[in-house]
Amino acid sequence: MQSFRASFAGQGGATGALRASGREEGSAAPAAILALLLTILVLATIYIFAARLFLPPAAITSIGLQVDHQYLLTLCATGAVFVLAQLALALTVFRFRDHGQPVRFSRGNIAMEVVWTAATMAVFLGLGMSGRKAWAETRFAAPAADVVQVEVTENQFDYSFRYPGADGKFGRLVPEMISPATGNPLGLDENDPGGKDDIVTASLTVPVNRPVELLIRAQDVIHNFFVRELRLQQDAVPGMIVPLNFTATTIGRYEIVCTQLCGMEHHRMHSYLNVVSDADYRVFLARQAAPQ
Ligand SMILES: [Cu+2]
Repeated sequence: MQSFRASFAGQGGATGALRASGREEGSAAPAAILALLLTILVLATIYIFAARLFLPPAAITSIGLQVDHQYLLTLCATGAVFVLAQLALALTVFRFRDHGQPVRFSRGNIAMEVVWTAATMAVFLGLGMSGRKAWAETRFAAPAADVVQVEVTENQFDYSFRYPGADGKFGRLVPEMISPATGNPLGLDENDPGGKDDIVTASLTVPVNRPVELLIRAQDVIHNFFVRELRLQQDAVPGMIVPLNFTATTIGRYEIVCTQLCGMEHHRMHSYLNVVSDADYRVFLARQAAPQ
């Protein structure tokens, strides 16, 4: 080891001597170009975010606004680190460019490593803690008394939405009775009186300003329920019923998409969420119930 170090130092010394003699001078151009490119990258990135070029559609729930706030916090924290790190890199590349000086070996800096690892940990834990409430509210909140429950069933490559009907109870499902060809895609048990008034639709209609609880299921593979305006994205997993809570505050029509690559026709798997007034919701339920 000792002799290796000696020979390494000797080599460095020899190179230094060689360079000092002027026969192998470095050039400032590559370092200057790289530093310039890094600076342009930083400025272009700041412009894209500051000019708000790729804004998502407005959130339609109070939790959506919390999610946006959380996203902004994360963006500010990680954006500041990105800008500082890239500018420091540009400065370092330029300042320590090769201009014929002898090479100096660095063994690193333990104190700095401890500081930036601890700082990264604090930022990640802090962001996780501040986002926890909004996330937990959509998953673990106890359903409100006037909650509208809708069961969401996903399969290749459709969404089905089931309302419990006038009795407020979902009828039993029997996998053996699943038969899309005969109009029973969910396998509703015809012998269960609780299921007689169940309503099954291809798009989701909910009343505005009322708490909604979705019960998300999958019949075959893993799918997903994603509505940008709700800021909610939840996998549908076979064998599980995953509750998802929201209260939409803006009437409108919003697209529901599956964000899990669930098969060859995944690209056409989508539906719509209709947020309607209370009166329109009653009309919707009455119309759906009429033919049954
Ligand atoms: Cu899917």
